[in-house]
Amino acid sequence: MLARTCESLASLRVSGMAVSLAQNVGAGQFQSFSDLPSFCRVAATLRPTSDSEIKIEVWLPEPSAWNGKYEAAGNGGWAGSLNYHDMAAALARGYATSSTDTGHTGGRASFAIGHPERLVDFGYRSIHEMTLAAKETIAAFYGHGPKLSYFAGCSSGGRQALMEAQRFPTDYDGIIAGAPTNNWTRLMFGRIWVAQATLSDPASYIDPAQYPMIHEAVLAACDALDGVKDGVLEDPTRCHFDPGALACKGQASASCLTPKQVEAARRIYTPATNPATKEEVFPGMERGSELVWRTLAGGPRPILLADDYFRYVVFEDPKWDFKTLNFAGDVTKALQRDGGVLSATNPDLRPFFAHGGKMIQYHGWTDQQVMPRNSVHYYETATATSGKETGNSYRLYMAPGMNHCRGGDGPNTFDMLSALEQWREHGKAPDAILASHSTDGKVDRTRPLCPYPEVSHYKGAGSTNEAANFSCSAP
Ligand SMILES: [Ca+2]
Repeated sequence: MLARTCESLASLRVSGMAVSLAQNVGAGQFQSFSDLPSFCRVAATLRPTSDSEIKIEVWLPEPSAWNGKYEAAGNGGWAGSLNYHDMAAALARGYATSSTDTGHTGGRASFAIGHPERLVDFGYRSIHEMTLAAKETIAAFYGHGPKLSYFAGCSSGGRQALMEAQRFPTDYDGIIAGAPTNNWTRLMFGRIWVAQATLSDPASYIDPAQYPMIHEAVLAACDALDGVKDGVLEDPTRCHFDPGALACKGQASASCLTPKQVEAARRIYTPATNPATKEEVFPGMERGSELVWRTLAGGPRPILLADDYFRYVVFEDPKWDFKTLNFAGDVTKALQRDGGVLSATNPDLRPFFAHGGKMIQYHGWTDQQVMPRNSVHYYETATATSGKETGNSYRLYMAPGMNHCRGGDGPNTFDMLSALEQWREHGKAPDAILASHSTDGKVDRTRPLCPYPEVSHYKGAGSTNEAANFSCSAP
């Protein structure tokens, strides 16, 4: 195939793809991304169904700057816009890259009412169709397609990542799945469970000003369990702190918890549970996450992502009241409504492994949006189902003290793409991955992130802020 100019891609005709823009962008000329090199920008619309309206962009480095590979960027929340931020990062590393709005505009779920095909586009079809179109665009521009294709995303992007591995195992050669919302429907129940704990009854409300008090009590009880008093729980599953320890003795005040607040805090840590069968619907939040409880427990309403899901997708009633959600029949109804369109929980990754695919998943232990134990559950079921090849193809990194996708008191900055490149391109499987924590732009702690189920252990000498003084081993 002959390479083509950027502008000539305007006439590119590949299945279902209508190009609306193909133009060279000069170095530093795209929006506020002043560090970007020059590239060819292609925008297009894909219509795999008559109701579909999937916007995509494909960014192509200058031929001399291209590393020969493709990296797609995932979305957050309900998507509805392109992820220029992650596209820019991919382009800066020499990748051809793409992103999609997943088939609707704006970050609300109201698009889904009366548009079942658009829900499918959001659920899984848009990423797959974007991937096919991007590969064709790359081939047209350079004269040959990418030698390797990667996908990276966090949150909804993590769900998209696992969805691709499960449904379209040959789309990508390497996948990075961060804090995935892959167990979508059950996660939404978990989020409403927390909202009901503190928001159903004003007397149960925990003032965000009280979060630090609860957090300090958790640290006093559990910080040293991992051998290092550093304000971070290496493995929060070992911590069994009971909020009853903070119960007011006598007069209620902001520095203690009333009986109803104690119950609310206990419920936040407890898995969402079917009251009839006692079956777990979704894991609870972890001890150590208290400083960021506001997202799910701070009110006045539940997190919009979950509120929208039940209003516009499950019950199709914009006036739906989160206090009415039950954790028995409504779970069955919602899972049927989902039908695997939104949830990506198939544990059989053998087709992806057989394709040569490598996958790195990560999740912060103080995630305030997606309960982190869900990642552990998926990893364990996938390992049990996919057999011994799993260890050669799929690794999970739990990040102590990291919030949702980023931030937190633990080391939360790391380079998973380099680890994936080493693994897929050089056969060097990742072991410990270096992570750092910064305050005001200055690195003040480094630590290894360990492949689950290993955790990092202090060797007993030297600074506890230096990764070199820790090693990964069995818990
Ligand atoms: Ca600790």
